[in-house]
Amino acid sequence: MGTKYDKYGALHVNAAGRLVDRNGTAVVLRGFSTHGLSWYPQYVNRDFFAFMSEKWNADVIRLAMYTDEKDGYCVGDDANKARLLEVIDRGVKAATEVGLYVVIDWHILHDNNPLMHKDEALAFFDLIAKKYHAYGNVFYEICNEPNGDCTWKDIKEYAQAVIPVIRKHDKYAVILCGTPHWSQNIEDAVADPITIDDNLMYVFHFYADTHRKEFRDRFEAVAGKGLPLFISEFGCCDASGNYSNNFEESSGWLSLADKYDVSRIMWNISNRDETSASFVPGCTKISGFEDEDLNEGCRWFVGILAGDPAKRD
Ligand code: IDC
Repeated sequence: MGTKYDKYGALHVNAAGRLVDRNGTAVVLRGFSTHGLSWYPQYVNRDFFAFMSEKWNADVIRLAMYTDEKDGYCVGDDANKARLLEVIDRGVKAATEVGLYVVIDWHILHDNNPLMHKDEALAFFDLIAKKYHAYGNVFYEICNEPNGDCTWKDIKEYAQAVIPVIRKHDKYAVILCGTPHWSQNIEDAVADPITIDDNLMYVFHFYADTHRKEFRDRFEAVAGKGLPLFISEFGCCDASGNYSNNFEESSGWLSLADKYDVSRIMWNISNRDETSASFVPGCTKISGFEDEDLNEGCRWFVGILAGDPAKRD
């Protein structure tokens, strides 16, 4: 059976805010995000990506590249930058070979405002859009989670600088843009959308035990207005990526995402000792995972993908 990429090819955003293929069919992507590429590069390998596609029915892998945390792209030396670019290259090529969509994520976090490293971002997206413009399965996520005092005005200014740099090389890829307050204040984007590009989606993140019905109501109000939304990160646990999972709230979220055909990507592929990690801490495998290697959140999502008839629609 072919993958979603085999079936749908390059995707774009339609006038109703849905992610669609060339015939206008809505396509929902489901998959996983790596942890920081500097810290867990071993999971970026072709075997695992094939496994993820074939055994877990994932459609998409997100390559999370921290910018300002330890060994981030903007704080390490040139050798560190080169290593990160190599991991991304390995990831994009492996994803392409096995038919996964791939999100290249400029993972701001500690650097709360994307304007802080705007020049590095411009140089980075210039480089990678030039490299990957012909791939068709690549998404560019230009700022993971603006937070703190960063406003939508700041993000919009940043996006309006980065988008033309990407478009210079890549006319067709979907661009994902983070929103204020850890990619939750999507209302700000409704009020003042980015108009220089229409192949763009706004990012929303949830961590189900923290963000409950009140956030779902907000999400639904915005989705109902047709704002293109993409959940490039979610967890079943709390917003720290730790503590208990809440599968009831998580199910509520996935049903809502289903209702509006919103793609969703689970955080995170690693064996770090935290609830949101996919693998138990003692697991040193880098592919071929068995049930007992998985933490309960990952096992839950893999179970949903296995049982979901839409997964290979
Ligand atoms: C967390 C990681 C954790 C790491 C921390 C800081 O799970 O191991 O120590 O970042 O680098 C996000 C962020 C994501 C966070 C995650 C959980 O996008 O980078 O990862 N989270 O806190 N937003 C909400 C939750």
